[in-house]
Amino acid sequence: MAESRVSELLLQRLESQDGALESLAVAAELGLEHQQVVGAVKSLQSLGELIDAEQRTAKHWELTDEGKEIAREGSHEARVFQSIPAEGIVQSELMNLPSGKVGFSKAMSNKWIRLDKNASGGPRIFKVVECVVDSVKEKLLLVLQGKADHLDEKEKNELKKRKLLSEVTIKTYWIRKGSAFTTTVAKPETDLTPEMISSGSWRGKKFKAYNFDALGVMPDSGHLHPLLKVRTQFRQIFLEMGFTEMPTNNFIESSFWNFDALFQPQQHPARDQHDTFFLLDPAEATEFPMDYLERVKKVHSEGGYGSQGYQYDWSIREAQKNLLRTHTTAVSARMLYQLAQQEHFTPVKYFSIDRVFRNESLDATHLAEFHQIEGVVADYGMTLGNLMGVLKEFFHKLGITRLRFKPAYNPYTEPSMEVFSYHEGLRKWVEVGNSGVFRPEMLLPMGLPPGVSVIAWGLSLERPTMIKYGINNIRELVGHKVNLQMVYDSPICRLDS
Ligand code: FB9
Repeated sequence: MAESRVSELLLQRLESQDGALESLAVAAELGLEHQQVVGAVKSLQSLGELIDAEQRTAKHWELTDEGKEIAREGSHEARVFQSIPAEGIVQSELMNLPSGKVGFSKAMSNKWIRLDKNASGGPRIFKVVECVVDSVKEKLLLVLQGKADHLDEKEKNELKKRKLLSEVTIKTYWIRKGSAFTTTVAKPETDLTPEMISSGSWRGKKFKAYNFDALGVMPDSGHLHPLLKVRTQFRQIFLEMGFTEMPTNNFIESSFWNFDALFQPQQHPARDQHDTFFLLDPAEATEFPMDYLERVKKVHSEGGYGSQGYQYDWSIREAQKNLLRTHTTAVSARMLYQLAQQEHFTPVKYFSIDRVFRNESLDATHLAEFHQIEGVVADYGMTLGNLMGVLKEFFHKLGITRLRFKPAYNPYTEPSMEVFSYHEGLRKWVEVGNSGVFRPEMLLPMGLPPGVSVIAWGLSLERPTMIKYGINNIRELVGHKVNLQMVYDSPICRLDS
């Protein structure tokens, strides 16, 4: 029932009342829930002095869920009595009925039924009387009608002991006519319209009091995925360190830029289909800087620049194979090649944060793709010391202060280092990235001046994001099973704290 209708009924009931009306009693009288009456009281109070309502606490008898069920269906003992046919019923059969066990003992103590233990076919139950009065149901119905005062204390406590009735303390209202009492409630206007102003009709209207405490409607908006929030933080760190973002908007790459340009031999296991996603269409790339390609071919097959190379028959067909890039280092290679085409070399600091794809076995923390973060610094005389220094500065901005470096191997960097940080929570050293100095066999065929060295490092975006947002399974972070509410609820990301 609409609140405005409840308000009208309440006012009409109040009109014929001398003295106060108790909200609980009027709710029972009108067949309403007490909360409906309370809502109408509050609504009428907001309209001015129509009513006086004084709040009090009152003890109130309410039916438990089982009590409501019995008021509806009858007591267990009454249901057992109704289920016994004139010829009686085998005791075990009766006890299997839904109300059997509880109803049997009450019906016996009411002397409604008897048990014949010597009956043929086993103990049998018979009615003792023709009909019974279900007093439990009748008392519960009285309480439902707000007439609990018709029951004496003993009866109420009996029903309470059977957990059919409970005594609760609730806030009620004692309602009287107010100084501006009326039974006609003009629904207050909520909007002052241009018509009201021009016609002057606003003069005769009552306006709902303005609620300055009302909260505004939360505007619907988009929500950034945690990965993108963390990406923004990493981007900010690189930018404040003077790095420029590389254009990474090509997921498809040729094997040439993804592997050969990095001096990664064509028979390297990472170039196998088990580790890399190759494309069927377009299967091959056709445009390369051919003079550069020839230098790459030579350094792989014969060596050069002081290197003996890999001494194998390098194949352009292999280099033409298109693939989903396995690292953003392919983009770094393109950028460094472009840098080498300048007339005069200028030092650069580049970074990239984007998706890479690897045909690897999946587990709780690894999917076939992830976001790689990569930093590159090219200048004359870059050393491992510079690399350690830039890594300490970079990770310090992530809040990581204890770093350790472990010698490692990459096909395109020498020396290479795995980067470890001490995880206070796990109380152990965890790998936080990989790094190294790009090999001369990669840089010199590009045309970079001798003496220019390039240091670089990489890590994933997913690992720090999962740690930051306390996510253990990568499938809760990315993929079709992601709970979008997690995206809405994920807080702002501050990596340094
Ligand atoms: O991200 C990784 N770990 C990590 C990073 C940050 C972090 O943040 C903490 C909250 C502050 C926590 C952990 N790793 C690299 C290490 C491991 O997670 C590793 O198991 C997974 N690695 C990925 C590759 O796995 C197939 C992470 C990914 C990775 C590894 C190497 C590179 C990039 C990404 C690289 C490189 C590179 C090397 C030399 C020159 C240029 C690029």
